[in-house]
Amino acid sequence: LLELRILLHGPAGSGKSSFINSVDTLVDAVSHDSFTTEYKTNKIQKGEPGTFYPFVFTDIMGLEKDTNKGVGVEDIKLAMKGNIKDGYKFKPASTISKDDHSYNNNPTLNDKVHVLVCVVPANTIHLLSNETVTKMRDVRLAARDMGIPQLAILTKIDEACPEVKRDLRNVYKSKSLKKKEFSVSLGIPLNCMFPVKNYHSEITTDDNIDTLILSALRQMTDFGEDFVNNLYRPTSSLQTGI
Ligand SMILES: Nc1nc2c(ncn2[C@@H]2O[C@H](COP(=O)(O)OP(=O)(O)OP(=O)(O)O)[C@@H](O)[C@H]2O)c(=O)[nH]1
Ligand SMILES: [Mg+2]
Repeated sequence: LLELRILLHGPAGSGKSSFINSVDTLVDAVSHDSFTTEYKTNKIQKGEPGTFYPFVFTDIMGLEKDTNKGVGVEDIKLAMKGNIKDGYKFKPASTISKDDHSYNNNPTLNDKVHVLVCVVPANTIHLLSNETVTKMRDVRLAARDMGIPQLAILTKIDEACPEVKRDLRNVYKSKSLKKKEFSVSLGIPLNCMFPVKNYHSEITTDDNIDTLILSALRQMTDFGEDFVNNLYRPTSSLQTGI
């Protein structure tokens, strides 16, 4: 296995790409990419050029309310199984075809997703349509059936609560960030939900932003390691695959 693959999914505009950029910002400079349309693997560069962290983020198109808009749930399932190659341009009205040159017929463990992250905006979570929530649920259940560990990040906490906007350290006291309610509607346990503020307009890095991002990231890599280690347990038939 070369690296852990972390797939981010969630409603359009929820902050998936920004989270990836934020992790990059902790280490490097800014890049901007809004409204994702392609399947893209993002490596995070370490200090020296050509050296990377042992995890990658897969960024995909957002989910939308309408059936023929945004990424399709079937495409996300195929992405989790490693069937989609980098650069695939999502077609909201149809699932990737097996004949597509971006269809990976023989995914390796490296192509498969090891951690699924559901990205939801804390400020507008109550406005999500039933249709979008249903799509998120389908993805969650598919990941569960595949044994892929999951967590959620709650983005835009600054926009959800003025006290948090003033001082990010108020995040755990905030009454408007009712994590418990979110947990129920997303079907993700409370201890697997991480509030974050992404870097978006900041010019310099900020320790409080970094702390939240790093604790979410730590959970992602821990979950990913557990998942991969379990595949290689002596009792597993996959043990010779490494
Ligand atoms: N205030 C605030 N704005 C944010 C935060 N995260 C993202 N944004 C803004 O929200 C908008 C959408 O963010 P993206 O990262 O493009 O969202 P996405 O989930 O990748 O969207 P799609 O690719 O279209 O599905 C951008 O204008 C970001 O600057 C946050 O934590 N706080
Ligand atoms: Mg995006």
